[in-house]
Amino acid sequence: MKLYYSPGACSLSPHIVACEAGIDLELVKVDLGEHRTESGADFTEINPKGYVPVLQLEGGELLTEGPAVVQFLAEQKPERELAPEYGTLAHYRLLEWLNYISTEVHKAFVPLFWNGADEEKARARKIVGRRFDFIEAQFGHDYLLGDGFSVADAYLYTVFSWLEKQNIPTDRWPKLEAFRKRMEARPGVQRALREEGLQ
Ligand SMILES: N[C@@H](CCC(=O)N[C@@H](CS)C(=O)NCC(=O)O)C(=O)O
Repeated sequence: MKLYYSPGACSLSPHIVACEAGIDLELVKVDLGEHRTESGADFTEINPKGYVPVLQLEGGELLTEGPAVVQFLAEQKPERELAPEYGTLAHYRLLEWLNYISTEVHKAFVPLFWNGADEEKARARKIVGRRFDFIEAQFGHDYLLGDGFSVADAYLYTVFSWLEKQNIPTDRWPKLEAFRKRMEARPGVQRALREEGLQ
């Protein structure tokens, strides 16, 4: 399988999941400013949505949307237990977190990524802060769903790492800072970071 990614972007989440699952991916770097792959191909012809992540399956089909991609990858290696079993309450907790991270945290960062007005950016920083306050308050174990790693942790780790890039101090969230260190001690996370040139 092939993963279209941009270093440190939300595509890092499925990349981490693949490494944790022991799935070897062919990686294709995308320049998101130019919407071109490293070989110069027009990325919008590959994904008309124009964004990463895109997972290309062995048969050539394309799967997009991070939360769907991470669950698909987890299901390729059920023995790794990267996602709770379908139909259990834990499964719906996973969906609850993936949806929260996607729609409330990830998207709250968007004004910070583009050249928006200062006022808009200040508002985004406040909203992002409140979203992480909620996660910090809920965080009672080593990982989001409990004591074991799940695909939601890969996504949380990715969006948490964006704070530093935006010069937003993270000491307000000590449990999440400890979580980041716990994640960075995992060989799967280290491999993904190395492969994206982030280490
Ligand atoms: N809904 C999509 C959002 C993906 C997304 O926002 N990707 C960003 C990187 S984190 C991107 O590629 N942006 C480039 C663009 O929109 O042109 C998902 O969850 O996968």
